[in-house]
Amino acid sequence: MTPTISVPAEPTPFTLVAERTALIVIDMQRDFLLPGGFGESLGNDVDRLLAVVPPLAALIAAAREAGVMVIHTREGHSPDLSDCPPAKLNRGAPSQRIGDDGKYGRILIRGEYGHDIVDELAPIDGEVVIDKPGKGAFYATELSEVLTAAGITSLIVTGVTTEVCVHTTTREANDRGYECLVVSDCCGSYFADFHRVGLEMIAAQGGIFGWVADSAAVIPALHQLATSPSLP
Ligand code: TIU
Repeated sequence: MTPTISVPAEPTPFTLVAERTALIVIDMQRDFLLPGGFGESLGNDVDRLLAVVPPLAALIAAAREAGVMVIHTREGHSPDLSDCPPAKLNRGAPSQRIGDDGKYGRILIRGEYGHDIVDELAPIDGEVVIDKPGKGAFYATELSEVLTAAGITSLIVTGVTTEVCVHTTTREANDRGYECLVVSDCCGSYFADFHRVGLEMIAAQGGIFGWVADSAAVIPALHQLATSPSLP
């Protein structure tokens, strides 16, 4: 039998089932996190995103130790921008646009240095990396097929930004029947209020599209999973 652990969470405890749970790490990319990159060029304070790195590194390590599947995503586009709709490309008035040359290469273009994941959270061999053109990780990607093939029914959701790609992915996952636990200190937003309210929105109304817990609750649960014997 697969070990099952109850994690203290809002609005109710979340049941972690080993082998049915994946950790998804959304868009922890240099373009969003590093000083001088795309995120900062939009006028954002990247320190709020960088603060996510240490707790998320610890959570990823605990997931790996527990044998929980780790999936990374990257938001970005092909070099010819054929998968970037004008509505996205032309949005707002940033000093740099997707596809332009930035401090870390062409902004949000696959294969560029800035498009890749920060060194501290780099995927290890065997981990799935989903390249997504949208905010949600299910839109125009192979994520559904990957999760179905692995027998995953629950997601531990982390990454940036809370109210944009984390929210969109959690909403997409919830509509597809996945139970989603969003880890509060392992998500980040450029805006403190959006982060706080974004988390409140997930767990409100009885958990309208998910659960919320912090890494201090989730990491011990993963440690318990790592040491639980698999019963026959
Ligand atoms: N990954 C993600 O959230 N993409 C964004 O563009 N987020 C912003 O908050 N800009």
